[in-house]
Amino acid sequence: MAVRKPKVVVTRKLPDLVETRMRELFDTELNLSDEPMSQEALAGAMQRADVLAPTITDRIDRKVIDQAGERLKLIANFGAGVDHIDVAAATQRGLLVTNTPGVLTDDTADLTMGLIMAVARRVVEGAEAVKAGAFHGWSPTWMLGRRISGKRLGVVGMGRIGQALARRARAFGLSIHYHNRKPVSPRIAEELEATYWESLDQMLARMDVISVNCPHTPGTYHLLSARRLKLVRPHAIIVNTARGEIIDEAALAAMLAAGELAGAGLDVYEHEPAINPKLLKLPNVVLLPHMGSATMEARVDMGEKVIVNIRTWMDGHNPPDRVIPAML
Ligand code: 8YV
Repeated sequence: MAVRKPKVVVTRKLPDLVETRMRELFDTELNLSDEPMSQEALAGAMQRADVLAPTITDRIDRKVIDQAGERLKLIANFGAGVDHIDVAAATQRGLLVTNTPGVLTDDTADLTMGLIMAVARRVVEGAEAVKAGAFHGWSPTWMLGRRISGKRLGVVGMGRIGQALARRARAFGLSIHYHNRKPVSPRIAEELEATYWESLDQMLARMDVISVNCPHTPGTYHLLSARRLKLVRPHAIIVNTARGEIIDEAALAAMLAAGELAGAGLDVYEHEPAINPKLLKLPNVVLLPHMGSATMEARVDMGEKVIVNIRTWMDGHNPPDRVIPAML
């Protein structure tokens, strides 16, 4: 049931603009230190709040959901992915879960394209060499990467971000292939001149660049397993801006170290923020700190979505970005 000025607990520091608006609209408790909450602190927040506004750094499992107070009604996630929330357990307890899709699509697709370029053209390696004083003048055989144009990109998961990446990649001269639960609409397939692969195995074995763009669900955990990674051709590169759990990180690191894959660009990790130490040592790997949607514009838009979801719920309506467990 909607309340007049609900108690909203925000678990991390958000942009000032978002926090100020939330203070104006709700009885909002902010986290000014930005320190991630322990499970105990999270359980406490869920006891005193009507609405919890968490982020990916909160593990909202069945245990904390079971300890939630009677007044908690809405989990308005600041982020698109909800794999850190047990949505089924929340729903069983009568809690609504919302997320912030759409507003981080372009930024995440931009960064994915950036990672493809960075790995293929050794951008980070080159920049580090300059800063280390290792640039002694042009050489015809130094820092040779691989051309992007004319290559095949295999997109694993052709949702909003996958499609936005495909549009960018087309402009760079890549041809688009994809694996998805179902094909995209004929209009989008035509626009992108995209080739659909029902079999992920078949697609992986044929691509030059592979990008992971699907959500992490029980069904996509280790989708790129050790067995599947072995199907990828040794000259190929893999990028992941979705979730680390989708790739078997240990198997990927071992293959990269053994030269069985040309390179990788990773923004997310299986045991985030921990990173497989093998990856840290490899020159053919570009590692970023989960910054796919890290633009001021995206963060403000994400905050706006959180606010709209809370307001709509307060008004007794179905929030626009409600996450339905069956859809996961
Ligand atoms: C967000 C993300 O910044 O939205 C997502 O799913 O992966 C990130 O880009 C993060 O989730 C914030 O909670």
